[in-house]
Amino acid sequence: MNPASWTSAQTSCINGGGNLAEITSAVENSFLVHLRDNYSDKNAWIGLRKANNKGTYTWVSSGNDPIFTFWASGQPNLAASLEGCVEIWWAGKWNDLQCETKRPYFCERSVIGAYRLPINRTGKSEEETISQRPVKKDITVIFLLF
Ligand SMILES: [Ca+2]
Repeated sequence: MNPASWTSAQTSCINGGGNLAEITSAVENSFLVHLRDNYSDKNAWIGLRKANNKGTYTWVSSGNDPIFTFWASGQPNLAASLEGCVEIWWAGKWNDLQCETKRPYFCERSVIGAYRLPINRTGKSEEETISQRPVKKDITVIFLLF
């Protein structure tokens, strides 16, 4: 893991062709929690933060207000501060804290035309048939933990 302030984490995500992760459902949240719990025991940044001079939380990627939230009990509690960035906390719940705190972080990236390679990537028969496989043309979002 590579702990960074929220702003540095977002810069790193942009440099990798993405953004800090935007969570729009309980399923997505559970996926990120599962990823975190398998590779780190730390809390980790997501792409939600108080927008400057608005005082409300918006996603950095889309600019949208959150349609799904998973705040821990009593959170967010930085009501008096204009600054607040959001981490995935214990039990997968969300907590707001100072943006300069260093945390591991989740990036998301969109990929187009992806498909799953066969498990046996050197299988000759797979190589012969892969050109006939349909390419998935949907845009897929992938999440990465840094
Ligand atoms: Ca808090």
